[in-house]
Amino acid sequence: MTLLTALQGGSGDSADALRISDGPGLSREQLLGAATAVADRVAGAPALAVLARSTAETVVAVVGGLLAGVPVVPLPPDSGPKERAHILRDSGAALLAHAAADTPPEDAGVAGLPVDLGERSATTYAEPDPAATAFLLYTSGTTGAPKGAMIGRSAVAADLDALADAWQWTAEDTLVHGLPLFHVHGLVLGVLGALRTGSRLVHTGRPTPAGYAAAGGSLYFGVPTVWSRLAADQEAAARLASARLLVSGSAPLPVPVFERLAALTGHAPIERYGMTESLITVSTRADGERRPGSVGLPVAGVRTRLVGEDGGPVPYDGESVGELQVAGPTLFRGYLNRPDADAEAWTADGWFRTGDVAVIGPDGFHRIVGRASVDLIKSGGYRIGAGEVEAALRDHPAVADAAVVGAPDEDLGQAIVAYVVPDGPVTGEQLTDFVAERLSVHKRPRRVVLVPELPRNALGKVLKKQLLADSAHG
Ligand code: MCA
Ligand code: AMP
Repeated sequence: MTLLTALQGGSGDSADALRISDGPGLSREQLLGAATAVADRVAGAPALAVLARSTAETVVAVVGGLLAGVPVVPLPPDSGPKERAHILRDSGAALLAHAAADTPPEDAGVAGLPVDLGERSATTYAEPDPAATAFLLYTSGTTGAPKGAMIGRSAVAADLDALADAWQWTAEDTLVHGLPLFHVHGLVLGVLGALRTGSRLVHTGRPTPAGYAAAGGSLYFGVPTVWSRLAADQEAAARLASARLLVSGSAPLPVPVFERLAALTGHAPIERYGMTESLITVSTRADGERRPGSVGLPVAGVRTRLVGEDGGPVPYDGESVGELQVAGPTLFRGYLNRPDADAEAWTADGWFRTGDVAVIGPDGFHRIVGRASVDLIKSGGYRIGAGEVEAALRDHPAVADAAVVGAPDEDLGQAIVAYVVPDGPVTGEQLTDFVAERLSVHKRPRRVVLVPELPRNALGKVLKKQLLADSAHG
C-alpha cells in the first residue's frame, strides 16, 4: 500500500482536492502531476528541505519528496539565520524547494529548487521502503539547538490510519485548518491525512475565526489558542455548527474553552495528545465519550504506561501521577546525529519517555497534568526550549545573562518571559526583535524583564520556579 493512498490510488473527490487561502484550487491529478515533476528532480538526493510557507507549492514539494523516497525537511519560513543554518547543515539537505515566485534566503547555502504548480510528470515510482524516513522534523529540547526527529513512513501511515479510525475520518470529509506546514499537526495530520484518506483540504492561510467560519468544512483542526479565539467570536463559532467534528491538540485545551466551544457550535471537541517524536498517540473518539480535560484512550496499535519517580508502575486510579511513556508503530526512528539524545529518550525496554506527567483512570482515560521540565514551553501550540532562547539572548552584546520561563497566558497557554541581566544599554523590545530575527518569530519573548541578577540556588542553578512565580505578578 502507498503512503498517500487516496492521492496515488485515485479515490476521493478529485476536483479541488486542495485549496490554500485564496490560491488556486488543485485537483488530485494536478497535485500528483506537479509533485511527480518535483520527484523527478530530487530522486536520489540525501534530503530535501522545503521552505514551508502555507502554499500549494509547499504541499507539492513535500509530496514530491515523499514520492521519490527522499526525506523531507520542512524549514520554518520565518526561521532566522541561526536556526536555518543549523537545520540545513544538520539534516544534510542538498536542495531547498520553494515556490517559483518566492526568493529563498540568500544565506541558505544549498541549491534552490523552484516549484512550479503548472509542471507535470507521469513517472511512476516504486513505493519506497516503509522503514525509510519520511520526514526530518526539527524540534526543541530543553537546551541547545533543535533536534532532527526521523519520522518513518510506516509511522506516518500507522498514525493516520489510527486517527481515521478514532475520528471516523473518510473521503467524505472536508478538512479545514490554517496551521503551519512545518509541524506534525499542520503537515502530517493536516496535509498527509487528507491525501491518505481522500478528504478535501481547505487551508485557511492563518487559523483565524473568520477563516474557519467561512470554510464550510466537516472536520476542523486547531491548537487551543485557535479554539479559544474562535470561542470568543460567537458569530464565527456558530457557523461551525454544520461541521461534523472539531479536534484540538498540541497543547492542553482549557475546560472553559471546551465548554464554550461545545455550547456555541453544538460539538463537544475531540482532544488528542501527541508529540513530534511519537505522532498522535492518545485521543478521545468520535464514537466515544468526549470528556473535558481528558485526552482519552491510546489510539489503535499504541501502548502507554505511567512510571513513577522510583521507576515503578503507577496505579491507574485517576489520581496518581507518573511520567507517560509510549510504545507502538507510530514512534519515530530516533534523533539524527544525536545518540546522546536517543539514550536519554528511550528506556532499556524500548519505550519512549514523553517527559509529560499524566494520570490514567480505571477506565483508561488519560489526563495530561503537565511537563516534567519547566524548560520545555508550549506557546500557541509551538514547542520552545528555554535553553535555545536563552542562548540567542546571550548572543546579544548587551546581555550578561538570561533565563526564560513559560508564564501562564490565557491566549497562548504559556507566554515566553525572559529575565535578562543587561551588560549595557538595551530595551526589552530590542531583545525581542533580536530573538525573532535569529530564531523563529514565535520563539521571541513576549515580555522582557531587566533584572540586576538572576535568583540562583547554592549550586548556581537559576531558580526558574521563583521566576515563574514572579512572572505571574508582572
Ligand atoms: C510580531 N511579529 C513579529 C514580531 N512581533 N515579527 C518579527 N519580529 C517581531 N518582534 C509578527 C509575526 O511575524 C506575525 O506576522 C505576527 O506578528 C503574529 O505572529 P504571532 O504573534 O507569533 O502570532 P500569534 O497570533 O501569537 O499566533 C497564534 C497562532 C500560532 C496562530 C495560534 O501560535 C500558531 O499558528 N500556532 C500553531 C502551532 C502548531 O502548529 N503547533 C503544532 C506542533 P504575520 O502575521 O505576517 O505572520 S506539532 C505538535 O504539537 C504535535 C505533534 C501535536 O500534538 O499536534
Ligand atoms: P511537539 O513535539 O511540538 O508536538 O510537542 C509535544 C508536546 O505538546 C507534548 O509533549 C505535550 O507536552 C504537548 N501536548 C500535545 N498535545 C497535548 C494535549 N492535548 N494536552 C496537553 N499537552 C499536549
